[in-house]
Amino acid sequence: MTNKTVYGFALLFTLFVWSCNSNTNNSSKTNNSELINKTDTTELTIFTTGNTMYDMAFDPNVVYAKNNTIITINLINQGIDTMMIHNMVIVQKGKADEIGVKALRAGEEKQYVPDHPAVVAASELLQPSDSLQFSFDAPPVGTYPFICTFPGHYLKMRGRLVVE
Ligand SMILES: [Cu+2]
Repeated sequence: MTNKTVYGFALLFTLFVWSCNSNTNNSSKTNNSELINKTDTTELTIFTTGNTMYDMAFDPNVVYAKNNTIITINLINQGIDTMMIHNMVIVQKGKADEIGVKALRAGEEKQYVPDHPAVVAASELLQPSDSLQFSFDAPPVGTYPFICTFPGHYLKMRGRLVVE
């Protein structure tokens, strides 16, 4: 091999390595941007208000979240009556009543959250005058009903999460 050929090979090899590297860089850039999107959060604060079976409610009862984010909900229970134990269960469209009924059968040991594919996300039970925070991946763009599944509450305590 002449020096020129060796130089030629070296150059080709360098170009080859460079092009491989640039491919790797491109793919890692894609991964990074996906990672960045997933760490974007939508933070929401929702109060549970009222002290009787007649006036208990979510406030606000319509909330908006950004697609492709992690939704963090601060749930603050303003109720002080001992029956004002609440949770927040987000479900697929049209499934609020079905999950509300199935929650009773799930019972207290399941925190009144049934194992069901229509459950998008659920908080733990929240005692009167207490607060909690829970997070979940935003579901695809759409409208998702949410309810409190503590016995006797789901017909009154309802709202909508709009992912846009
Ligand atoms: Cu409730």
